[in-house]
Amino acid sequence: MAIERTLSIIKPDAVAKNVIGKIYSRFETNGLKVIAAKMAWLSAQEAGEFYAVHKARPFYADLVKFMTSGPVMIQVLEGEDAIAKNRDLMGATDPKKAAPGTIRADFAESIDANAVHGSDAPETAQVEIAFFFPAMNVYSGR
Ligand code: IDP
Repeated sequence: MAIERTLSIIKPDAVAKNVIGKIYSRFETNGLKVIAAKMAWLSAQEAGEFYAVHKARPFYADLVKFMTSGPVMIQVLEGEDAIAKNRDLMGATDPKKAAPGTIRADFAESIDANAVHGSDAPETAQVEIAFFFPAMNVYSGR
């Protein structure tokens, strides 16, 4: 296993629920370190660009609308196997299918309002991190 970085977003539903700290606690107790962070209210252009890979999907317009419905908390996580570990902590996309004890099982409402985003591969992690953070604002925990 290697030390990796991944891009995490706490989505508008979870920010509105006031559970940023609870979600950060799960990252930290599972060996993921926050090495960059910012709160932002995304524009439709930013959210649309970030999720451009889903442009052709039927849920794209709703996804962009939801991601711009309130502020989000965006962070870079670093740690052993960070990409897969964060995906494990998040749980399945649909909270009804997410394993008990995962972030989505505990905090998400629906497949649209599903609390968190996490990069799904090293290539996407790199692109997503660069999308939100200039290298000078990422502080490696190593
Ligand atoms: P992921 O967030 O678990 O990686 P993706 O398939 O990459 O899931 O989809 C990105 C986001 O798009 C999901 O987190 C969810 O908010 C939304 N989404 C995915 N599939 C659906 C769907 O079938 N209906 C509505 N929204 C969806």
